[in-house]
Amino acid sequence: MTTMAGGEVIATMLKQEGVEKVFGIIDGTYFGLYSNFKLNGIELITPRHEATAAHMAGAYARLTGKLGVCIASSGPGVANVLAGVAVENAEGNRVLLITSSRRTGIICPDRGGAYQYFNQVAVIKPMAKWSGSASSFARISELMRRALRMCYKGRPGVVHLDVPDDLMNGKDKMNGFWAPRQYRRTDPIHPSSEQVERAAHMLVEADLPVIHAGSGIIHAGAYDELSQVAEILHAPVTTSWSARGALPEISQLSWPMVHVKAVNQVRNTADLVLCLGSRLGETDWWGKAPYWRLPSEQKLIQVDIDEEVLGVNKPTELSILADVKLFLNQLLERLRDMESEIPMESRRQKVVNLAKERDKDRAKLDEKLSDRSVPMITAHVASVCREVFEDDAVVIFDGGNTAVWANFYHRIRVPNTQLSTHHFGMLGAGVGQALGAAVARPGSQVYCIIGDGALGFHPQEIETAVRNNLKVIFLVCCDKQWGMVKINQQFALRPVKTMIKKSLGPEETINTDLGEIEFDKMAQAMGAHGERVADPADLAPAIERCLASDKCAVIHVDVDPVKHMWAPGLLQFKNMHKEPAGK
Ligand SMILES: Cc1ncc(C[n+]2csc(CCOP(=O)(O)OP(=O)(O)O)c2C)c(N)n1
Ligand SMILES: [Mg+2]
Repeated sequence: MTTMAGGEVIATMLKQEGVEKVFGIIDGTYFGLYSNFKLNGIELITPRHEATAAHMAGAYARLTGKLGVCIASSGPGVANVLAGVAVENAEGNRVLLITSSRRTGIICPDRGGAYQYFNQVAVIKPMAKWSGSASSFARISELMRRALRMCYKGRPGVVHLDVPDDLMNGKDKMNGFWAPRQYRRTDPIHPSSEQVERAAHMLVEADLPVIHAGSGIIHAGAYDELSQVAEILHAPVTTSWSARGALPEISQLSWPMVHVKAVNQVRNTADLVLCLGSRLGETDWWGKAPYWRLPSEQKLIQVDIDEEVLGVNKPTELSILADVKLFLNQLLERLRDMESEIPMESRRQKVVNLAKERDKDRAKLDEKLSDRSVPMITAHVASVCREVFEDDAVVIFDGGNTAVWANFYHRIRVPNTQLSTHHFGMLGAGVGQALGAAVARPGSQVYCIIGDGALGFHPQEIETAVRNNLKVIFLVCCDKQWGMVKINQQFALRPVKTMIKKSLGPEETINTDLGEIEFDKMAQAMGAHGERVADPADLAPAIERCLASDKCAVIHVDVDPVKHMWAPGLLQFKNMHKEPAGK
């Protein structure tokens, strides 16, 4: 029996879970927690906004496969972290949020006039996987165990534990700790051999199966298995937005989601879908026609670790509750025995035909790169980055049209090297994601392609990067406007004139224009390296100078504001917001 602060109980349990980094801003209300981090081998990394702490934890979790932990303090700190909770839960990143709250007794219910107080659990509960509060010292360890159990149950997301400041800082007797395997599942979920057998037969007998990979593949780290199963079946692979590159996009079997028409064609040709760790959500058009073949003509095998997800949007022929990596390994073993039964020649022919549309689209997109005018067309930004940065560099896309351009001109060569807020579209979250990526992958290059509107939400974090020696390179696409909204607004206000003139005058749109921030100078003011370029020929040398500076750097990239508005794929993006016509 030892005496310790409630915060020390939490710090000890985090250590037992292998936590090495925590993201958050200090406050007296949880001194008992963070003052015990160092003793437990945990580093506290402090940004300048609590939402950034959540994004750093989310990116760290996604890129390392470990638990991402962030903290926020009673009242204002927790209010600030809410944006991060919404995003990281939607993105499905495994994040544990620990917060302090006012002392027990003056809250729940509020006795009236309490300082720095709101009902944090009530607010976070509908935003997260689970949210709970410790009502006594004795229950802190029990509720931490519960929170950690929830972290590893089903689809990853945000789990929240709130601890009043008197319990966090006050000392009491603690009677030993349980090991993680004593309170949560530590082994992956195995599929049944009957289900693997049935799946193997269905996949061998199909005319052409398509594999649809979701972020479950990334969480399970099942890249090699995915690639081997795709090869042996000769099955094209499409992905959800967030699992982009799960199969490297240099593979002939990879159908990157930017080639929308070609992806639709694959999904309309296949008579069988093997869906791995994806909900088939809105960005996959809910698995519905006309983007996918009708369920009467296309069977679905769905594999997921979350029972809630099975058959949620598209009816399944076979639902398999399992870890996708284990499933793919067992499937592979069976497929190797059945290889000669796979109708390879007809599949090859089909894939060759389908690839024509994809490759034609790529070539058409690349035509834009011959535009060398100044200020540059935004297509160059991701394209030049792809050439200059290493294959395993981590890239983050943030900002409306900026993210669209970046998506269309980037090609993922190494799985799990690209982040964005694919589900939530939260401008500015990319700043924290980039910083979290630099913490997660200290040996890799990290760069962030971001809009001038988006960076305006969290510019102060450049100082965080400098202070923590996080060598992120930010490329800010400066069009001095909320570009994505402006193009949509122009179509809503004056469609014909927009089509003819390509851009309306400053008085013809509603609050779409922004003033200039000289981001290179702003970066320099915070101790980072700064560059400004407008000519596409100057971009690669500027990136090289940033790399040579060996510190956080910001490149202010002047882009042509009119061309920037006319980003590729906007019509499909708009259509995605409507319910598909088919079942
Ligand atoms: C936090 C937040 N506020 C508002 C929006 C709505 N929104 C979507 S795109 C966009 C414009 C983005 O401007 P910028 O970051 O400069 O990128 P650009 O489209 O100009 O490339 C806005 C305001 C959002 N997605 N996130
Ligand atoms: Mg902009």
